[in-house]
Amino acid sequence: MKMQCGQRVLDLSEPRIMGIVNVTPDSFSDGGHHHQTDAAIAHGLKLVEEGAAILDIGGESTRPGAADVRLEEELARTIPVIRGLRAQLSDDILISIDTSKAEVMRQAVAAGADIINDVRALREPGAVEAAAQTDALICLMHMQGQPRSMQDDPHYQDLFGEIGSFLSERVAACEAQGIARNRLILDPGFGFGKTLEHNYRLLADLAPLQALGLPLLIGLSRKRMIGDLLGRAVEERVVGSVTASLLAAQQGAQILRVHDVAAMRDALMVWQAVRGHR
Ligand code: YH5
Repeated sequence: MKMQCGQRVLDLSEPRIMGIVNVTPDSFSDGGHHHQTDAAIAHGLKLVEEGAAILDIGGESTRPGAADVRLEEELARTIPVIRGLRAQLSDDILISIDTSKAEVMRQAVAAGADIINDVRALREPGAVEAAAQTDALICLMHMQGQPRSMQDDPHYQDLFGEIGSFLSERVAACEAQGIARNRLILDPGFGFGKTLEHNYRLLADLAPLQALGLPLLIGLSRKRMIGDLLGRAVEERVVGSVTASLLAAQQGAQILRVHDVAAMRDALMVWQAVRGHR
């Protein structure tokens, strides 16, 4: 229920909101790194005000079809934001780095990150070793294929079985490098090499993933599984996203990765009030 990471603790006795802070040109585009850094820090602080317990800082776009980002560029985007946020945040707010690169993991943790959130589940060269040398928590996510091509006709013989065995194999790879199980968080990877049908089958039943015995992180916010279902553009997906995340929370998902923190918090509070009367 409580996860220890260095001097900080993540209490998962209630669902926690992870607020998304993108530091990519498509999010804060006008004029240079300085402006981008300041805008990202300000956005992160706003999300904490709104109820985020964790901020997820990402400098690489992993949207379907996105191009790779070079190491130097990813470091320049993320590290100053982590340093700036850590200087201003209290110890009960955690910082997560959304990266697959070993060097970004190392520098992010040195700058104050508490969680390594890797959509490639530490499969890039040196990533498991880099993560093992920190005391950060680690989120291992399932993805079929690579971001560039993962949405070209994804197929599964056994959706739950394949995701479960992938995640179990990655847990074993972590343990083999000396990473304790109690540092690990799992994520089925909504939208990462999955059709609309796959995504909704997963959301309908998180129990097989809970059975792996580790906390679950769920990222549904503004994704195509919401947009395609509703026929809505990215900025019109708040209600659909919050509803989907709440359904995950109700099934026991501990961390909800969202863009719209204030709306998510309202939904969680209504659910918690109802739950308190049962
Ligand atoms: C995730 O699920 N997702 S980045 C496309 C969109 C909207 C949102 C408009 N990092 C996850 O959020 N980390 C990302 O269409 C993640 N779990 C974890 N652990 C993709 C994203 C997005 C993509």
